[in-house]
Amino acid sequence: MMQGKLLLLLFIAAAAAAAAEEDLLQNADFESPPLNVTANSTTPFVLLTQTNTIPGWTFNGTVQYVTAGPNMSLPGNGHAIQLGTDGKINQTFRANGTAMDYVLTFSLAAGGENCSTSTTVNVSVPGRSSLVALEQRYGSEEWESHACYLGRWGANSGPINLNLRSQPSETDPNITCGPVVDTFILKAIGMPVEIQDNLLINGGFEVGPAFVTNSTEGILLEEEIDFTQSALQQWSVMGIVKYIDSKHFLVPQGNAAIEIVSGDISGVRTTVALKKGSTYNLEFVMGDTNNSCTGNFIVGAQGGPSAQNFTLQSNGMGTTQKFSMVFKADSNPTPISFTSFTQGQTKDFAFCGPVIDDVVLRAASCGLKSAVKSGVLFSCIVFIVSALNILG
Ligand SMILES: [Ca+2]
Repeated sequence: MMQGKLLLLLFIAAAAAAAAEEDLLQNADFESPPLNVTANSTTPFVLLTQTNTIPGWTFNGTVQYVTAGPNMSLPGNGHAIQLGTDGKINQTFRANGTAMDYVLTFSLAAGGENCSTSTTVNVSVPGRSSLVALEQRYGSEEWESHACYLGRWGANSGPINLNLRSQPSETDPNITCGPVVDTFILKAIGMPVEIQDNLLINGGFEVGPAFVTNSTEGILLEEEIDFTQSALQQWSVMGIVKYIDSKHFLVPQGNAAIEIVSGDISGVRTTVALKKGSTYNLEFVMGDTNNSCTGNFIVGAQGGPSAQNFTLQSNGMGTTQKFSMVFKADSNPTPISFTSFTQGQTKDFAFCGPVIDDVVLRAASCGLKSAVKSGVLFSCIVFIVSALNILG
């Protein structure tokens, strides 16, 4: 009991040390209005000219100041910036202290109902740029939260220029078209921390982008094949994955988990240094977010050379189930992944999928005492029986 409490305390301390939300960006929600524009304007879109400056930001091209109203929904019903086809905004910030990974969360909405352009933003910093697209399929709000990895910087890195511009897929003469951006949150994330009793780093998905306080719909993460440059620490993203918080969703463990929302072979993947020829037990929890998502979920779990499908019939009422598999490592590093092949739908017709959380990887020890202690006895028996079946 004492050991459990100590582990929990160590975990909380490690999680706190690993991440910090810093106020490095000025006027990150555009609530300080541009010079010569009144914040309580009843005009939803005000085209900014050379007579206007946005506190904290510089801008070029067609940029409008947006005020929420009956036809424009924004986080907190406040103000935002719309990037026209040639519009861009930028802000320079400086990192503090030791080198950390910086992850940006922001809100994205469509500029108007009759726009033919797709709503895509190009987010760039020196050496890296990401395209972030409005999906409008994975929630019922008009605006969405998105996150992307920016880079690794410390106090000695010098100023960093964050640039956002509209990425039109076709030219639209309507200047009220183009992405609307709001509520930027920059989160600094420290070095990956190993939690005792789990060979995987961030197996509980607790280290990821900052949540927008008044967002009820989680954060969408785009494809990122390099797990060292992912918004979700240590996990690469295939397809589209939603990062969900325990405040608004049923999360099996801790404060956060992932929901694999796009069914077209999407999920998460990591690698871990394991001993070739040794046997390991991979445990995880699969469930639904308790938001009326119904579907027949099939998740493929991969541990090294072994792959196994796990199914969960979701009625959208918050089912969670623990699964495990045993595998023998045949390479170092060894891949670990979770891939969803199906999609569900909520009562609001939003696409949704299985929740994955609490992924734990341990060396499978078949000694009775340690097996009971670490909870792998059942897996060992399953492994021995499977091995006997193969041999037989
Ligand atoms: Ca978790």
